[in-house]
Amino acid sequence: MNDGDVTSVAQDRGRQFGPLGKALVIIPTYNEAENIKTIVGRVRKAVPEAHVLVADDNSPDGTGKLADELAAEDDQVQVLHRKGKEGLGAAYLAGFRWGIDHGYGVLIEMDADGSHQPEELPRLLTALKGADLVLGSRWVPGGRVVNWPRSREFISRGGSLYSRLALDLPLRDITGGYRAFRRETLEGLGLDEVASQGYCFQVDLARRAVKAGFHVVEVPITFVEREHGDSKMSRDILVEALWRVTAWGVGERVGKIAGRGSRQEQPQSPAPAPASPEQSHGNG
Ligand SMILES: Nc1nc2c(ncn2[C@@H]2O[C@H](COP(=O)(O)OP(=O)(O)O)[C@@H](O)[C@H]2O)c(=O)[nH]1
Ligand SMILES: [Mg+2]
Repeated sequence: MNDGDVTSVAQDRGRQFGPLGKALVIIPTYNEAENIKTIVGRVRKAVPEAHVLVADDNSPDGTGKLADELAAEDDQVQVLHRKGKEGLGAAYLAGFRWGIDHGYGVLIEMDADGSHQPEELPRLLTALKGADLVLGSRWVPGGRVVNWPRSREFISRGGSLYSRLALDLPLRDITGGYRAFRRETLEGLGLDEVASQGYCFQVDLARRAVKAGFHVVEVPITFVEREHGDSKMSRDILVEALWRVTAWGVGERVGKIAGRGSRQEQPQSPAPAPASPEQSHGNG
């Protein structure tokens, strides 16, 4: 592991990044009884200093109870019990708030099903030393997927490409869910206004980070399709992503055109200072 593993880093010359604080790995779960013990064990082994928060939506298969057992025997594991299935986005928002309230400096998103390999987390954290947000990326050189049906790969690649073009984002993997945020980045994203529930939650956060001027870096990962349990991907989740991304893209274009029109009449007030001085970059 070294910084040379990081792809698509636009060198942020002159920008100083503060030290990384304590890390919290947030694992959202819905019916992951077959996976939860393995994934938590792998995280604890791969990054022993990190803490784990399982955000369970009252899984009918008892995932929350298994997570409680893990927490009972390990001070670095906590469980956030939520009342019912509200989607990935809501679970992450609750987990982020919990982590920020408890003083964590780095908040990490990771699936429970083994698709995001904890053993790759040290590389993401190394990259975060020089970034505001690190995306684990399947679609940069060195990134790959294992055991994914062609149909899922097509949807994922298509989703990222569509988001990239519609939202003008210089990123390759915009829908992925293996990410490391600095706390200050999350605090600058306007999380209170995030309404996205399913996988477009990931697009929403990436979009907000780029627009806010944060330095976003993509690091190649190997995504391994789950062996146990079922995917929660559904048609509703895809439809939500499609309409929201399209609406954001149209909104931005209309905003730009309106901005151009009004500039001719009166000088624009200066844009609010970005949370970081450099424009964000991906693998553009
Ligand atoms: N808490 C919570 N977790 C969810 C929900 N939907 C999905 N997840 C979790 O999000 C992660 C990714 O979901 P998964 O079904 O593997 O999606 P896929 O990889 O796109 O097929 C897994 O850890 C799921 O258990 C939800 O509504 N609530
Ligand atoms: Mg999965």
